[in-house]
Amino acid sequence: MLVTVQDGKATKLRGNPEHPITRGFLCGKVASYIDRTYHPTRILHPLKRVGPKGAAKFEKISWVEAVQIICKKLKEVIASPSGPQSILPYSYAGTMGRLQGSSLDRRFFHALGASLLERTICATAGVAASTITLGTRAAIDPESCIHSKLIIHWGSNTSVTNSHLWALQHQARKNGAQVITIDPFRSKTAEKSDWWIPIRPGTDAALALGIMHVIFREQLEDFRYIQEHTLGHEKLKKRALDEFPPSKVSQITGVDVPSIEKLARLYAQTPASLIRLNYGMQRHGGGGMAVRTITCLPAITGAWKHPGGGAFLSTSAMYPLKDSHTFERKDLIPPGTRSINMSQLGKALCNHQMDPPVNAIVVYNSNPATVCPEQPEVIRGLMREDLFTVVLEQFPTDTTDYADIVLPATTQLEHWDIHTSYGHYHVHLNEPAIAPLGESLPNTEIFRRLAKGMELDSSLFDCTDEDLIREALEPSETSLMGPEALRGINFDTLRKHGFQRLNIPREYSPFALGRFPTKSGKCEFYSSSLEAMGLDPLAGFTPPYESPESSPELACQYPLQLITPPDPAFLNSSFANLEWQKRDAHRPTLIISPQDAAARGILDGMRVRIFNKRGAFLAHASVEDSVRPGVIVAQGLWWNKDVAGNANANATTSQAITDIGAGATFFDNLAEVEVALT
Ligand SMILES: Nc1nc2c(c(=O)[nH]1)N[C@H]1C(S)=C(S)[C@@H](COP(=O)(O)OP(=O)(O)OC[C@H]3O[C@@H](n4cnc5c(=O)[nH]c(N)nc54)[C@H](O)[C@@H]3O)O[C@H]1N2
Ligand SMILES: Nc1nc2c(c(=O)[nH]1)N[C@H]1C(S)=C(S)[C@@H](COP(=O)(O)OP(=O)(O)OC[C@H]3O[C@@H](n4cnc5c(=O)[nH]c(N)nc54)[C@H](O)[C@@H]3O)O[C@H]1N2
Ligand SMILES: [Mo]
Repeated sequence: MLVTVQDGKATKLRGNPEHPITRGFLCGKVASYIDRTYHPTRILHPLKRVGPKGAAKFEKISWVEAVQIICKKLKEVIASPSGPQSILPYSYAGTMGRLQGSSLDRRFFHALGASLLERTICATAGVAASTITLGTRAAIDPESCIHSKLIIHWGSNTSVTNSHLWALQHQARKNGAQVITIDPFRSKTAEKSDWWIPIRPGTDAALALGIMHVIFREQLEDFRYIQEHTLGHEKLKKRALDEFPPSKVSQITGVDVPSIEKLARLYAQTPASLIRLNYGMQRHGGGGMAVRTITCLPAITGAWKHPGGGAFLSTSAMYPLKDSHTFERKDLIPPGTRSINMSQLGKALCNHQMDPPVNAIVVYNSNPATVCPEQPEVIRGLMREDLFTVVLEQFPTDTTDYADIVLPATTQLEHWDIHTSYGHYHVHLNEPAIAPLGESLPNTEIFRRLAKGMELDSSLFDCTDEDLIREALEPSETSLMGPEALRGINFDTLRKHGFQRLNIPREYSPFALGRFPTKSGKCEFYSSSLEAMGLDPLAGFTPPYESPESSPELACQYPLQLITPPDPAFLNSSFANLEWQKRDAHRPTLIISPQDAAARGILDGMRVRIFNKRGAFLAHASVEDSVRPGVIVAQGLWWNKDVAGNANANATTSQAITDIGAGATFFDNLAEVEVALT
């Protein structure tokens, strides 16, 4: 982003036209980031709660007082029988910058001996499963996707959630690539594809095994690649041939047999075929296994060998920045410190068996009251009188409403940071364009002040943000590419250029010659590490936890599978408070098929109540054939306080976690719908 500043005020913002991925294009949300920064509701001063929890009644206090109150309370908690582990840090994707996202904050909590947070709410099912199978995250150079001849968007709404990749793929299409989308919902991406395959939610691994069945049956596999670069192929072949014939796969997935066969042949016979596998399939009970089984496919056909071929989950493992162990000072973590899964925050706050209980929570870069599964339990937890809650925020979110102390945080225009990416190979420097508004401070500075108040070892925090950037850029052995990838990239060169591409050969395809960074050096269809964990060692299919087939009793009461992906106008819950973005998103909407609507007397536009045993929320029905019967879709994480009923779709989602990677299962969710009384 390039920002024009006049008299200390940001006046204009645009994308950098020299950036090879964005080419200067910014999405609507980010294009109006200046208005977001100067928005009249920005939190600009430290606040102390003066009303009951949840009532959002605060008074302004000074930074000195805020730090005093917080440190006094944290010291009390640490001195109590519950000890330091009853403090829980809670952070995620508000900023993904290395400094404001995971630097001094981590040092602070590690030095206190606080509980660790397992950051599972987004990507761990796929990361863990892909790492088991390939040794790292499935990746290619996204810029080489212009050479793809077949692009499969598998559980990925790419045109909405990754518009820059979509633009690159447009070039591939111009060169003749076919585009397929596998999704229970005709998303914007599915709409723009050549072929939409409306699969039943949570059954993707079965489809992948059906594809393998056809490939093995018709001998369409790449024998040499399999021989040289894979492990356990005979076992996988046997499983696919014996257990996943297209007729059975069709029953599981709802995809008809001719489509399965056609897809398999097309996939196997197009050398440069790319699977963009993303998060849709991961947010189910079997989400880990789905990613694992799908990432076996390009090794079966040898797609990795061809520019533009392979599978693409994330490039985030490519960056050899200073390893997190030393940068975040993980050596300070007291041995035996417990971890709490962030996708089970409700349980962590409400479960009386927690030993020690969570008595203090410090939230930053996250809005758990809006984004966490099983919201009613999360809110019950945040309402606890005996829970001390600190929230670092830019805006008065649903979460700040429950805070004892709110601390004002800067935005990207006001602080330093350094950004890697999960969608390309560049490093970016984020220079502050303007001074912090009001009394707001970067997270780094807030943790410096808190560390001083807690009398922690000052050598951990005595560094400027610029020092931290220099430190973060010290190359390490931690990435697939090794330290060489950072050659020629440092603070000064980044200041000059703004961004730089890692030293990775153009159109780099990591597995063209095999060389998988697994223990065996092969793509592991069969994994002894899974076996050691007592899990199915072979790529397979884990059924959803909640579906008419896997939980028929539950489905009697709640027969519909509810999927709740992001709204194009919001970024998770960020931007969802801005008038112009709300206008774009229109109103909370439930997409329902004509059959399911008719069976419930629901007409287009009616207000409906969506509910299950966990909770309920309201939306307006949109009766469409864009979902399979049996599936309903509610896009977007509206702020609870902005919508009728004061709850969003997460009122119904589950705290169950995935088979591999302990990830959230937002889309594995049975519910029922009725016409709302109000
Ligand atoms: N505009 C916008 N862009 C975003 C975000 C945002 O909030 N707004 N969020 C960002 C973040 S943090 C993330 S993690 C990514 C997520 O981006 P994506 O990976 O694209 O994930 P989703 O949009 O959650 O889901 C993708 C599609 O998967 C489908 N799906 C659901 N269940 C299944 C299933 O069982 N099988 C299959 N095959 N498909 C299924 C959904 O209907 C949806 O259309 O987007 C990022 N980009
Ligand atoms: N039902 C359902 N739930 C979901 C999802 C879904 O698809 N469906 N998606 C899930 C996914 S993929 C993700 S990644 C999570 C995301 O969940 P979160 O990580 O909570 O992300 P956001 O909702 O964007 O909230 C981030 C907050 O951080 C604040 N923030 C931004 N920058 C800074 C900063 O520099 N300092 C501080 N202190 N605060 C800052 C923003 O103002 C914002 O309120 O949500 C998950 N929840
Ligand atoms: Mo995410």
